[in-house]
Amino acid sequence: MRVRFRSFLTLLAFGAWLVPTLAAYAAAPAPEMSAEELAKGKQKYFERCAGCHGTLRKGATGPNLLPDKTREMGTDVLSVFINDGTAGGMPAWGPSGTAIFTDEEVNLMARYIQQDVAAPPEISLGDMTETWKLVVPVADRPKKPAHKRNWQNFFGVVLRDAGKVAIIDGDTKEKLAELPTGFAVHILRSSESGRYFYVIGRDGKATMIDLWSEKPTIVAEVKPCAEARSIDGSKFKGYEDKLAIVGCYWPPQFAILDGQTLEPKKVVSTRSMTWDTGEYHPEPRVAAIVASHYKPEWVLNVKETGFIWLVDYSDLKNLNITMLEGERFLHDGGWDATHRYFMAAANMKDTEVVVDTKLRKVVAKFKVGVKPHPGRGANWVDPKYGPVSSTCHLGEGKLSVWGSDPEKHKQHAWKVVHTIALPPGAGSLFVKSHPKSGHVWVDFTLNSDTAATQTLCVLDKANIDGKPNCFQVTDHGRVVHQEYNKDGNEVWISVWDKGDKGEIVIYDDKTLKVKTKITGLQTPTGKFNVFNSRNDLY
Ligand code: DHE
Repeated sequence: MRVRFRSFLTLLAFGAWLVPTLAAYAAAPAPEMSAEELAKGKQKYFERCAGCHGTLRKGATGPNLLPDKTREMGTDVLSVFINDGTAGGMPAWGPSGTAIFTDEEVNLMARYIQQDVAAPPEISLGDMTETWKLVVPVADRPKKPAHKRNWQNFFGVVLRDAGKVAIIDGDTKEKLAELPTGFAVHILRSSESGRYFYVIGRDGKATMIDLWSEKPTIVAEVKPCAEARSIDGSKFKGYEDKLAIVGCYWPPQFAILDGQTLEPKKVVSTRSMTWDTGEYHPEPRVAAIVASHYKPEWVLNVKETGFIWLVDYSDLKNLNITMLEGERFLHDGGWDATHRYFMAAANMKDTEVVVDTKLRKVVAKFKVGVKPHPGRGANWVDPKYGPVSSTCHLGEGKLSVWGSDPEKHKQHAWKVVHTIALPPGAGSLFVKSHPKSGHVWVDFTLNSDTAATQTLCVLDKANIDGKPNCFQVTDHGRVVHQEYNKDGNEVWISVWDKGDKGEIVIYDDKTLKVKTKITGLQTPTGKFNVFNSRNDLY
Protein backbone atom coordinates (compact mmCIF):
# COMPACT_ATOMS: atom_id res chain seq x y z
CA MET A 1 0.00 0.00 0.00
CA ARG A 2 2.85 2.31 1.00
CA VAL A 3 4.60 1.56 -2.22
CA ARG A 4 1.45 2.38 -4.11
CA PHE A 5 1.05 5.68 -2.23
CA ARG A 6 4.68 6.54 -3.00
CA SER A 7 4.12 5.80 -6.66
CA PHE A 8 1.08 8.02 -6.55
CA LEU A 9 3.13 10.87 -5.05
CA THR A 10 5.87 10.38 -7.61
CA LEU A 11 3.24 10.48 -10.32
CA LEU A 12 1.82 13.71 -8.93
CA ALA A 13 5.30 15.25 -8.77
CA PHE A 14 6.03 14.11 -12.31
CA GLY A 15 2.68 15.50 -13.44
CA ALA A 16 3.37 18.78 -11.64
CA TRP A 17 6.67 19.03 -13.55
CA LEU A 18 5.32 17.72 -16.84
CA VAL A 19 2.27 19.93 -17.27
CA PRO A 20 4.04 23.30 -17.04
CA THR A 21 6.99 21.90 -18.98
CA LEU A 22 4.75 20.75 -21.82
CA ALA A 23 2.83 24.01 -21.64
CA ALA A 24 6.13 25.86 -21.90
CA TYR A 25 7.13 23.71 -24.85
CA ALA A 26 3.76 24.17 -26.53
CA ALA A 27 4.12 27.90 -26.07
CA ALA A 28 7.76 27.85 -27.25
CA PRO A 29 8.15 30.02 -30.31
CA ALA A 30 9.51 28.58 -33.53
CA PRO A 31 13.26 29.11 -33.97
CA GLU A 32 14.10 32.26 -35.88
CA MET A 33 14.62 32.07 -39.62
CA SER A 34 15.43 34.75 -42.16
CA ALA A 35 13.13 35.26 -45.14
CA GLU A 36 15.76 33.64 -47.33
CA GLU A 37 16.00 30.59 -45.06
CA LEU A 38 12.20 30.27 -44.97
CA ALA A 39 12.04 30.31 -48.75
CA LYS A 40 14.74 27.65 -49.00
CA GLY A 41 13.05 25.51 -46.32
CA LYS A 42 9.72 25.79 -48.14
CA GLN A 43 11.27 24.67 -51.42
CA LYS A 44 13.16 21.74 -49.85
CA TYR A 45 10.07 20.68 -47.87
CA PHE A 46 8.05 20.62 -51.11
CA GLU A 47 10.79 18.70 -52.95
CA ARG A 48 11.66 16.09 -50.35
CA CYS A 49 9.19 15.99 -47.45
CA ALA A 50 5.63 16.91 -48.52
CA GLY A 51 5.12 13.60 -50.40
CA CYS A 52 5.20 11.60 -47.16
CA HIS A 53 4.31 14.18 -44.48
CA GLY A 54 1.68 16.18 -46.43
CA THR A 55 1.58 19.79 -47.61
CA LEU A 56 -0.21 20.76 -44.39
CA ARG A 57 2.26 18.58 -42.43
CA LYS A 58 -0.64 16.48 -41.08
CA GLY A 59 1.17 13.21 -41.88
CA ALA A 60 0.45 10.26 -44.18
CA THR A 61 3.20 7.79 -45.09
CA GLY A 62 5.31 9.70 -42.57
CA PRO A 63 4.09 11.03 -39.19
CA ASN A 64 2.59 14.49 -38.74
CA LEU A 65 5.06 17.37 -38.35
CA LEU A 66 2.77 19.87 -36.69
CA PRO A 67 4.42 22.66 -34.67
CA ASP A 68 3.16 21.55 -31.24
CA LYS A 69 5.01 18.28 -31.73
CA THR A 70 8.10 19.53 -33.58
CA ARG A 71 8.73 22.43 -31.21
CA GLU A 72 8.54 19.99 -28.33
CA MET A 73 11.18 17.82 -30.01
CA GLY A 74 13.41 20.78 -30.78
CA THR A 75 16.07 21.42 -33.40
CA ASP A 76 18.66 18.93 -32.11
CA VAL A 77 16.34 15.92 -31.94
CA LEU A 78 14.74 16.74 -35.27
CA SER A 79 18.19 17.10 -36.85
CA VAL A 80 19.06 13.56 -35.77
CA PHE A 81 15.91 12.17 -37.43
CA ILE A 82 16.50 14.14 -40.62
CA ASN A 83 20.18 13.26 -40.76
CA ASP A 84 19.94 9.55 -39.92
CA GLY A 85 16.43 8.59 -41.14
CA THR A 86 14.34 5.92 -39.44
CA ALA A 87 14.00 2.14 -39.61
CA GLY A 88 10.43 2.73 -40.79
CA GLY A 89 11.60 3.84 -44.23
CA MET A 90 12.45 7.53 -43.90
CA PRO A 91 15.68 8.08 -45.83
CA ALA A 92 18.77 9.42 -44.06
CA TRP A 93 18.81 12.81 -45.77
CA GLY A 94 22.03 14.12 -44.21
CA PRO A 95 25.74 13.56 -44.86
CA SER A 96 25.68 10.29 -42.87
CA GLY A 97 23.23 8.79 -45.39
CA THR A 98 22.07 9.92 -48.83
CA ALA A 99 23.92 13.26 -48.46
CA ILE A 100 21.01 14.95 -50.24
CA PHE A 101 21.06 17.57 -47.44
CA THR A 102 24.26 19.16 -46.09
CA ASP A 103 24.66 19.64 -42.32
CA GLU A 104 23.46 23.24 -42.73
CA GLU A 105 20.39 22.07 -44.66
CA VAL A 106 19.57 19.45 -42.01
CA ASN A 107 19.63 22.22 -39.41
CA LEU A 108 17.59 24.49 -41.67
CA MET A 109 14.91 21.83 -42.18
CA ALA A 110 14.80 21.01 -38.45
CA ARG A 111 14.00 24.69 -37.85
CA TYR A 112 11.65 24.98 -40.81
CA ILE A 113 9.31 22.22 -39.62
CA GLN A 114 8.84 24.05 -36.30
CA GLN A 115 7.31 27.06 -38.08
CA ASP A 116 3.54 27.53 -38.38
CA VAL A 117 1.98 25.77 -41.36
CA ALA A 118 0.66 28.00 -44.13
CA ALA A 119 -1.72 26.53 -46.72
CA PRO A 120 -0.76 27.32 -50.32
CA PRO A 121 -3.39 28.94 -52.58
CA GLU A 122 -6.28 27.10 -54.24
CA ILE A 123 -6.43 26.58 -58.03
CA SER A 124 -9.72 27.02 -59.87
CA LEU A 125 -10.79 25.83 -63.31
CA GLY A 126 -10.18 29.38 -64.54
CA ASP A 127 -6.67 29.47 -63.02
CA MET A 128 -5.67 26.25 -64.71
CA THR A 129 -7.21 27.28 -68.03
CA GLU A 130 -4.93 30.33 -67.99
CA THR A 131 -1.90 27.99 -67.87
CA TRP A 132 -3.16 25.84 -70.76
CA LYS A 133 -1.03 25.83 -73.93
CA LEU A 134 -2.01 23.97 -77.06
CA VAL A 135 1.36 23.75 -78.76
CA VAL A 136 0.33 21.64 -81.78
CA PRO A 137 -3.39 21.67 -82.65
CA VAL A 138 -4.91 18.26 -83.38
CA ALA A 139 -5.44 19.12 -87.07
CA ASP A 140 -1.69 19.76 -87.48
CA ARG A 141 -0.63 16.39 -86.07
CA PRO A 142 0.19 13.41 -88.32
CA LYS A 143 -2.64 10.93 -88.99
CA LYS A 144 -0.19 8.03 -88.88
CA PRO A 145 3.39 7.68 -87.58
CA ALA A 146 5.65 10.11 -89.49
CA HIS A 147 8.63 7.77 -89.01
CA LYS A 148 9.43 4.10 -89.46
CA ARG A 149 10.60 3.41 -85.89
CA ASN A 150 9.06 0.75 -83.63
CA TRP A 151 7.36 3.44 -81.50
CA GLN A 152 5.57 0.89 -79.32
CA ASN A 153 8.99 0.00 -77.93
CA PHE A 154 9.87 3.62 -77.11
CA PHE A 155 10.71 4.40 -73.48
CA GLY A 156 9.83 7.67 -71.77
CA VAL A 157 12.52 8.25 -69.11
CA VAL A 158 12.06 10.74 -66.28
CA LEU A 159 15.13 12.98 -65.87
CA ARG A 160 13.97 14.12 -62.46
CA ASP A 161 16.16 17.06 -61.52
CA ALA A 162 16.56 18.25 -65.11
CA GLY A 163 12.76 18.66 -65.28
CA LYS A 164 12.82 16.74 -68.55
CA VAL A 165 11.66 13.52 -70.15
CA ALA A 166 13.97 11.64 -72.54
CA ILE A 167 12.36 9.55 -75.26
CA ILE A 168 14.60 6.58 -76.06
CA ASP A 169 14.12 4.12 -78.92
CA GLY A 170 14.05 0.72 -77.17
CA ASP A 171 15.25 -1.09 -80.33
CA THR A 172 18.28 1.10 -81.17
CA LYS A 173 18.82 2.66 -77.68
CA GLU A 174 19.11 6.11 -79.34
CA LYS A 175 17.93 9.14 -77.40
CA LEU A 176 15.40 10.73 -79.76
CA ALA A 177 14.48 13.78 -77.69
CA GLU A 178 14.87 15.49 -74.32
CA LEU A 179 11.72 17.48 -73.64
CA PRO A 180 11.15 20.07 -70.88
CA THR A 181 8.19 18.85 -68.85
CA GLY A 182 8.26 20.65 -65.51
CA PHE A 183 9.97 20.53 -62.16
CA ALA A 184 10.81 17.15 -60.54
CA VAL A 185 8.91 15.14 -63.16
CA HIS A 186 7.25 12.16 -61.54
CA ILE A 187 5.57 9.66 -63.89
CA LEU A 188 4.34 9.04 -67.44
CA ARG A 189 1.31 7.06 -68.59
CA SER A 190 0.49 6.01 -72.14
CA SER A 191 -2.79 7.00 -73.74
CA GLU A 192 -5.00 4.10 -74.86
CA SER A 193 -3.78 4.33 -78.47
CA GLY A 194 -0.21 4.48 -77.18
CA ARG A 195 0.73 7.41 -79.41
CA TYR A 196 0.71 9.95 -76.56
CA PHE A 197 2.60 10.02 -73.31
CA TYR A 198 0.83 11.95 -70.53
CA VAL A 199 3.48 13.28 -68.13
CA ILE A 200 2.98 14.71 -64.63
CA GLY A 201 5.51 16.76 -62.66
CA ARG A 202 5.60 17.25 -58.89
CA ASP A 203 4.92 20.92 -59.67
CA GLY A 204 1.49 19.87 -61.00
CA LYS A 205 2.31 20.50 -64.65
CA ALA A 206 0.85 18.01 -67.13
CA THR A 207 2.49 17.59 -70.52
CA MET A 208 1.41 15.61 -73.57
CA ILE A 209 4.04 14.12 -75.90
CA ASP A 210 3.20 12.89 -79.40
CA LEU A 211 5.29 9.88 -80.44
CA TRP A 212 3.97 9.85 -84.04
CA SER A 213 5.49 13.17 -85.08
CA GLU A 214 8.82 13.00 -86.92
CA LYS A 215 10.58 13.55 -83.59
CA PRO A 216 8.75 13.13 -80.26
CA THR A 217 7.14 16.52 -79.59
CA ILE A 218 5.25 18.27 -76.82
CA VAL A 219 1.77 19.00 -78.19
CA ALA A 220 0.03 20.44 -75.12
CA GLU A 221 0.59 21.43 -71.49
CA VAL A 222 -1.40 22.70 -68.51
CA LYS A 223 -0.93 23.13 -64.76
CA PRO A 224 -4.01 21.94 -62.85
CA CYS A 225 -2.25 21.61 -59.46
CA ALA A 226 0.51 23.15 -57.37
CA GLU A 227 1.66 19.63 -56.50
CA ALA A 228 0.76 16.33 -58.16
CA ARG A 229 1.81 12.72 -58.59
CA SER A 230 -0.67 10.98 -60.93
CA ILE A 231 -2.15 11.19 -64.42
CA ASP A 232 -3.99 8.84 -66.76
CA GLY A 233 -6.11 8.77 -69.91
CA SER A 234 -9.57 7.38 -70.67
CA LYS A 235 -9.28 3.78 -71.83
CA PHE A 236 -12.81 2.40 -72.11
CA LYS A 237 -14.10 1.42 -75.56
CA GLY A 238 -15.47 4.48 -77.34
CA TYR A 239 -13.50 6.88 -75.10
CA GLU A 240 -9.94 6.00 -76.22
CA ASP A 241 -7.65 9.10 -75.91
CA LYS A 242 -10.75 11.32 -75.41
CA LEU A 243 -10.11 12.48 -71.83
CA ALA A 244 -7.32 12.63 -69.28
CA ILE A 245 -7.26 13.05 -65.51
CA VAL A 246 -4.67 14.60 -63.19
CA GLY A 247 -4.70 13.74 -59.48
CA CYS A 248 -3.42 16.60 -57.32
CA TYR A 249 -1.63 16.52 -53.96
CA TRP A 250 -2.28 20.26 -53.62
CA PRO A 251 -4.93 21.58 -53.85
CA PRO A 252 -6.64 18.32 -52.84
CA GLN A 253 -8.60 17.83 -56.07
CA PHE A 254 -8.58 16.19 -59.47
CA ALA A 255 -8.97 17.77 -62.87
CA ILE A 256 -10.52 16.22 -65.96
CA LEU A 257 -8.89 17.38 -69.18
CA ASP A 258 -9.51 16.94 -72.89
CA GLY A 259 -7.43 13.88 -73.84
CA GLN A 260 -6.28 15.38 -77.17
CA THR A 261 -5.48 18.93 -76.06
CA LEU A 262 -5.34 18.94 -72.22
CA GLU A 263 -7.92 21.72 -72.09
CA PRO A 264 -9.36 21.71 -68.52
CA LYS A 265 -12.98 20.51 -68.44
CA LYS A 266 -13.81 19.96 -64.80
CA VAL A 267 -12.29 20.18 -61.35
CA VAL A 268 -13.52 18.29 -58.28
CA SER A 269 -12.35 18.69 -54.67
CA THR A 270 -11.52 15.57 -52.67
CA ARG A 271 -11.95 17.28 -49.27
CA SER A 272 -14.28 15.08 -47.24
CA MET A 273 -14.55 12.78 -44.24
CA THR A 274 -12.32 9.79 -43.45
CA TRP A 275 -13.86 6.43 -44.35
CA ASP A 276 -13.51 4.92 -40.87
CA THR A 277 -13.87 7.61 -38.20
CA GLY A 278 -15.95 10.02 -40.28
CA GLU A 279 -13.69 12.98 -39.49
CA TYR A 280 -13.17 15.90 -41.84
CA HIS A 281 -9.80 15.95 -43.58
CA PRO A 282 -8.65 19.19 -45.23
CA GLU A 283 -6.04 17.60 -47.49
CA PRO A 284 -7.04 14.22 -48.99
CA ARG A 285 -4.50 13.84 -51.76
CA VAL A 286 -5.03 11.87 -54.95
CA ALA A 287 -2.47 9.07 -55.14
CA ALA A 288 -2.60 6.27 -57.79
CA ILE A 289 -5.10 6.41 -60.65
CA VAL A 290 -6.00 3.61 -63.05
CA ALA A 291 -8.48 3.59 -65.94
CA SER A 292 -11.11 0.84 -65.76
CA HIS A 293 -11.49 -1.59 -68.66
CA TYR A 294 -15.06 -2.46 -67.62
CA LYS A 295 -16.69 0.97 -67.46
CA PRO A 296 -15.93 4.53 -68.57
CA GLU A 297 -14.41 5.11 -65.17
CA TRP A 298 -11.19 6.06 -63.39
CA VAL A 299 -10.27 4.47 -60.08
CA LEU A 300 -8.65 6.96 -57.68
CA ASN A 301 -6.82 6.27 -54.42
CA VAL A 302 -7.78 9.14 -52.12
CA LYS A 303 -4.91 8.87 -49.69
CA GLU A 304 -5.87 10.52 -46.40
CA THR A 305 -9.58 9.64 -46.26
CA GLY A 306 -8.90 6.05 -47.35
CA PHE A 307 -11.72 6.08 -49.91
CA ILE A 308 -11.31 4.68 -53.42
CA TRP A 309 -13.31 6.85 -55.80
CA LEU A 310 -14.81 5.53 -59.02
CA VAL A 311 -15.16 8.57 -61.27
CA ASP A 312 -17.54 7.95 -64.16
CA TYR A 313 -16.40 10.10 -67.08
CA SER A 314 -19.27 9.29 -69.45
CA ASP A 315 -21.26 12.41 -68.44
CA LEU A 316 -19.15 15.31 -67.18
CA LYS A 317 -22.21 17.51 -66.72
CA ASN A 318 -23.77 15.06 -64.26
CA LEU A 319 -20.59 13.63 -62.82
CA ASN A 320 -21.12 10.40 -60.96
CA ILE A 321 -18.64 9.43 -58.24
CA THR A 322 -18.86 6.23 -56.21
CA MET A 323 -16.93 6.20 -52.93
CA LEU A 324 -15.68 2.78 -51.87
CA GLU A 325 -14.44 2.27 -48.32
CA GLY A 326 -10.76 1.35 -48.57
CA GLU A 327 -8.10 1.93 -45.94
CA ARG A 328 -5.72 4.68 -44.84
CA PHE A 329 -3.33 5.81 -46.32
CA LEU A 330 -3.81 4.69 -49.91
CA HIS A 331 -0.76 5.12 -52.08
CA ASP A 332 0.20 3.11 -55.18
CA GLY A 333 -1.20 -0.04 -56.78
CA GLY A 334 -1.91 -1.90 -59.99
CA TRP A 335 -4.02 -4.46 -61.82
CA ASP A 336 -4.08 -8.24 -61.56
CA ALA A 337 -3.21 -10.06 -64.80
CA THR A 338 -6.84 -9.99 -66.05
CA HIS A 339 -7.13 -6.20 -65.43
CA ARG A 340 -10.36 -6.71 -63.51
CA TYR A 341 -9.05 -6.30 -59.96
CA PHE A 342 -7.25 -3.15 -58.82
CA MET A 343 -5.01 -3.86 -55.82
CA ALA A 344 -4.11 -0.76 -53.81
CA ALA A 345 -1.51 -0.49 -51.05
CA ALA A 346 -2.59 1.29 -47.86
CA ASN A 347 0.96 1.60 -46.66
CA MET A 348 0.43 2.87 -43.11
CA LYS A 349 -1.96 0.00 -42.35
CA ASP A 350 0.23 -2.70 -43.94
CA THR A 351 -2.81 -3.59 -46.01
CA GLU A 352 -3.78 -4.35 -49.60
CA VAL A 353 -7.29 -3.34 -50.69
CA VAL A 354 -8.84 -5.09 -53.70
CA VAL A 355 -11.45 -3.43 -55.93
CA ASP A 356 -13.44 -5.54 -58.38
CA THR A 357 -13.92 -3.00 -61.19
CA LYS A 358 -16.56 -5.18 -62.84
CA LEU A 359 -18.78 -5.33 -59.73
CA ARG A 360 -17.56 -1.87 -58.67
CA LYS A 361 -16.90 -2.74 -55.06
CA VAL A 362 -14.17 -3.61 -52.59
CA VAL A 363 -13.92 -7.40 -52.41
CA ALA A 364 -10.99 -7.89 -50.01
CA LYS A 365 -8.62 -6.23 -47.55
CA PHE A 366 -5.71 -8.20 -46.19
CA LYS A 367 -2.47 -7.63 -44.32
CA VAL A 368 0.93 -7.90 -45.97
CA GLY A 369 4.32 -6.68 -44.61
CA VAL A 370 5.33 -3.32 -43.16
CA LYS A 371 4.52 -0.40 -45.50
CA PRO A 372 3.75 -2.17 -48.78
CA HIS A 373 5.01 -0.20 -51.80
CA PRO A 374 4.48 -2.16 -55.03
CA GLY A 375 4.60 0.59 -57.66
CA ARG A 376 2.30 -1.26 -60.06
CA GLY A 377 3.24 -4.63 -58.52
CA ALA A 378 4.06 -7.84 -60.41
CA ASN A 379 1.77 -10.67 -61.59
CA TRP A 380 2.61 -14.24 -62.61
CA VAL A 381 1.32 -17.82 -62.45
CA ASP A 382 2.60 -19.74 -59.45
CA PRO A 383 3.04 -23.51 -60.03
CA LYS A 384 1.05 -24.31 -56.86
CA TYR A 385 -1.32 -21.37 -56.29
CA GLY A 386 -2.17 -20.26 -59.84
CA PRO A 387 -2.28 -16.55 -60.77
CA VAL A 388 -0.62 -14.47 -58.04
CA SER A 389 0.27 -10.81 -57.45
CA SER A 390 2.88 -9.25 -55.21
CA THR A 391 4.28 -6.27 -53.36
CA CYS A 392 7.64 -5.35 -51.89
CA HIS A 393 7.85 -3.12 -48.81
CA LEU A 394 9.32 0.13 -47.62
CA GLY A 395 9.36 -0.98 -43.99
CA GLU A 396 10.96 -4.45 -44.24
CA GLY A 397 12.95 -6.59 -46.63
CA LYS A 398 10.40 -8.99 -48.00
CA LEU A 399 8.16 -9.81 -50.93
CA SER A 400 4.53 -10.71 -50.15
CA VAL A 401 2.75 -12.83 -52.76
CA TRP A 402 -1.00 -13.52 -52.75
CA GLY A 403 -3.49 -15.43 -54.90
CA SER A 404 -5.34 -13.14 -57.32
CA ASP A 405 -7.66 -15.45 -59.23
CA PRO A 406 -10.98 -15.71 -57.39
CA GLU A 407 -12.56 -17.47 -60.40
CA LYS A 408 -10.44 -20.62 -60.69
CA HIS A 409 -8.37 -20.56 -57.48
CA LYS A 410 -10.90 -19.20 -55.02
CA GLN A 411 -9.30 -20.85 -51.96
CA HIS A 412 -6.09 -18.81 -52.45
CA ALA A 413 -7.62 -15.55 -53.61
CA TRP A 414 -6.60 -12.51 -51.53
CA LYS A 415 -4.55 -14.65 -49.14
CA VAL A 416 -0.78 -14.33 -48.77
CA VAL A 417 0.65 -17.60 -50.11
CA HIS A 418 4.39 -16.81 -50.11
CA THR A 419 6.52 -14.50 -47.98
CA ILE A 420 10.10 -14.24 -49.20
CA ALA A 421 12.85 -12.57 -47.17
CA LEU A 422 14.98 -10.18 -49.22
CA PRO A 423 18.44 -9.96 -47.60
CA PRO A 424 19.35 -6.34 -48.51
CA GLY A 425 16.54 -5.29 -46.12
CA ALA A 426 13.91 -2.53 -46.14
CA GLY A 427 13.47 0.46 -48.43
CA SER A 428 12.07 -1.22 -51.55
CA LEU A 429 10.06 0.97 -53.92
CA PHE A 430 9.28 -1.25 -56.88
CA VAL A 431 8.68 -4.87 -57.85
CA LYS A 432 8.33 -5.55 -61.58
CA SER A 433 7.88 -8.42 -64.01
CA HIS A 434 6.49 -9.12 -67.49
CA PRO A 435 4.20 -11.93 -68.68
CA LYS A 436 6.96 -13.24 -71.00
CA SER A 437 9.63 -13.26 -68.28
CA GLY A 438 10.50 -15.96 -65.76
CA HIS A 439 11.79 -13.36 -63.30
CA VAL A 440 10.61 -10.86 -60.70
CA TRP A 441 12.89 -7.86 -59.93
CA VAL A 442 12.95 -5.86 -56.67
CA ASP A 443 14.90 -2.66 -55.82
CA PHE A 444 15.99 -1.24 -52.40
CA THR A 445 16.21 2.44 -53.27
CA LEU A 446 15.47 3.82 -49.81
CA ASN A 447 17.53 1.39 -47.73
CA SER A 448 19.76 3.18 -45.22
CA ASP A 449 22.86 1.29 -46.41
CA THR A 450 24.48 2.67 -49.57
CA ALA A 451 25.48 -0.75 -50.96
CA ALA A 452 21.90 -2.01 -50.52
CA THR A 453 20.52 0.97 -52.47
CA GLN A 454 22.78 -0.09 -55.35
CA THR A 455 21.51 -3.68 -55.25
CA LEU A 456 18.69 -5.53 -57.00
CA CYS A 457 17.21 -8.94 -56.21
CA VAL A 458 15.89 -11.23 -58.92
CA LEU A 459 13.49 -14.03 -58.03
CA ASP A 460 12.53 -17.05 -60.08
CA LYS A 461 8.77 -17.28 -60.76
CA ALA A 462 8.91 -21.09 -60.96
CA ASN A 463 10.59 -21.32 -57.54
CA ILE A 464 9.72 -18.06 -55.84
CA ASP A 465 10.67 -19.40 -52.40
CA GLY A 466 14.20 -20.20 -53.64
CA LYS A 467 17.16 -18.03 -52.65
CA PRO A 468 16.83 -14.61 -54.33
CA ASN A 469 19.71 -13.69 -56.62
CA CYS A 470 20.83 -10.31 -55.24
CA PHE A 471 23.65 -8.37 -56.88
CA GLN A 472 25.12 -4.87 -56.93
CA VAL A 473 24.28 -3.01 -60.13
CA THR A 474 26.46 0.06 -59.62
CA ASP A 475 29.02 1.63 -57.30
CA HIS A 476 27.56 5.14 -57.56
CA GLY A 477 24.12 6.70 -57.13
CA ARG A 478 21.21 4.47 -56.20
CA VAL A 479 19.23 1.96 -58.21
CA VAL A 480 15.55 2.64 -58.87
CA HIS A 481 12.64 1.33 -60.93
CA GLN A 482 12.79 -1.62 -63.29
CA GLU A 483 10.97 -1.62 -66.64
CA TYR A 484 10.83 -4.28 -69.36
CA ASN A 485 11.04 -3.71 -73.08
CA LYS A 486 8.08 -4.62 -75.29
CA ASP A 487 9.23 -8.21 -75.85
CA GLY A 488 9.82 -8.80 -72.15
CA ASN A 489 13.44 -9.94 -72.62
CA GLU A 490 15.31 -6.82 -71.41
CA VAL A 491 15.09 -5.06 -68.06
CA TRP A 492 15.99 -1.36 -67.88
CA ILE A 493 17.26 -0.12 -64.51
CA SER A 494 17.93 3.50 -63.54
CA VAL A 495 21.07 4.51 -61.69
CA TRP A 496 19.76 7.67 -60.03
CA ASP A 497 22.78 9.95 -59.77
CA LYS A 498 23.49 13.66 -59.99
CA GLY A 499 24.93 15.74 -62.84
CA ASP A 500 25.37 13.62 -65.93
CA LYS A 501 26.48 10.58 -63.89
CA GLY A 502 23.03 9.00 -64.10
CA GLU A 503 22.60 6.02 -66.42
CA ILE A 504 20.31 3.22 -67.46
CA VAL A 505 21.72 -0.27 -67.18
CA ILE A 506 20.02 -2.74 -69.52
CA TYR A 507 20.03 -6.40 -68.50
CA ASP A 508 19.28 -9.48 -70.54
CA ASP A 509 16.39 -10.86 -68.49
CA LYS A 510 17.33 -14.52 -69.19
CA THR A 511 21.08 -14.47 -68.55
CA LEU A 512 21.03 -11.55 -66.06
CA LYS A 513 24.09 -10.16 -67.91
CA VAL A 514 24.43 -6.44 -68.70
CA LYS A 515 23.66 -5.90 -72.41
CA THR A 516 24.44 -2.22 -72.57
CA LYS A 517 24.28 1.09 -70.71
CA ILE A 518 22.83 4.43 -71.68
CA THR A 519 25.03 6.99 -69.95
CA GLY A 520 25.12 10.77 -69.45
CA LEU A 521 21.57 11.07 -68.10
CA GLN A 522 20.69 13.56 -65.35
CA THR A 523 18.94 11.84 -62.41
CA PRO A 524 16.99 9.19 -64.36
CA THR A 525 14.21 7.66 -62.23
CA GLY A 526 10.99 6.13 -63.69
CA LYS A 527 10.96 4.61 -67.19
CA PHE A 528 7.85 3.74 -69.11
CA ASN A 529 7.72 1.45 -72.12
CA VAL A 530 4.85 2.40 -74.44
CA PHE A 531 3.57 -1.13 -75.07
CA ASN A 532 3.78 -2.26 -71.44
CA SER A 533 2.30 0.98 -70.06
CA ARG A 534 -0.53 0.99 -72.57
CA ASN A 535 -1.37 -2.66 -71.90
CA ASP A 536 -0.73 -2.57 -68.13
CA LEU A 537 1.81 -5.39 -68.36
CA TYR A 538 3.73 -6.05 -65.16
FE1 DHE B 1 6.44 8.10 -56.66
C1 DHE B 1 4.40 6.10 -58.62
C2 DHE B 1 3.74 9.20 -54.97
C3 DHE B 1 8.51 9.49 -54.33
C4 DHE B 1 9.09 7.40 -58.62
N1 DHE B 1 4.45 7.67 -56.73
C5 DHE B 1 3.81 6.82 -57.62
C6 DHE B 1 2.40 6.88 -57.37
C7 DHE B 1 2.21 7.76 -56.34
C8 DHE B 1 3.50 8.26 -55.94
C9 DHE B 1 0.90 8.18 -55.72
C10 DHE B 1 1.33 6.11 -58.12
C11 DHE B 1 0.91 6.89 -59.34
C12 DHE B 1 -0.09 6.15 -60.19
O1 DHE B 1 0.04 4.95 -60.37
O2 DHE B 1 -1.03 6.79 -60.70
N2 DHE B 1 6.17 9.14 -54.93
C13 DHE B 1 4.99 9.49 -54.42
C14 DHE B 1 5.17 10.22 -53.18
O3 DHE B 1 4.27 10.77 -52.51
C15 DHE B 1 6.58 10.06 -52.79
C16 DHE B 1 6.63 8.97 -51.73
C17 DHE B 1 7.26 11.25 -52.14
C18 DHE B 1 7.31 12.52 -52.98
O4 DHE B 1 7.63 13.56 -52.43
O5 DHE B 1 7.02 12.48 -54.16
C19 DHE B 1 7.16 9.56 -54.10
N3 DHE B 1 8.44 8.41 -56.52
C20 DHE B 1 9.08 8.99 -55.50
C21 DHE B 1 10.50 9.08 -55.72
O6 DHE B 1 11.34 9.62 -54.96
C22 DHE B 1 10.79 8.37 -56.98
C23 DHE B 1 11.56 7.08 -56.67
C24 DHE B 1 11.61 9.15 -57.97
C25 DHE B 1 11.01 10.47 -58.33
O7 DHE B 1 10.38 10.56 -59.34
O8 DHE B 1 11.19 11.40 -57.61
C26 DHE B 1 9.36 8.04 -57.44
N4 DHE B 1 6.69 6.94 -58.31
C27 DHE B 1 7.87 6.84 -58.99
C28 DHE B 1 7.66 6.00 -60.15
C29 DHE B 1 6.30 5.60 -60.15
C30 DHE B 1 5.73 6.23 -58.98
C31 DHE B 1 8.73 5.61 -61.16
C32 DHE B 1 5.58 4.74 -61.18
C33 DHE B 1 5.86 3.28 -60.98
C34 DHE B 1 5.32 2.42 -62.12
O9 DHE B 1 6.01 1.45 -62.48
O10 DHE B 1 4.23 2.68 -62.62
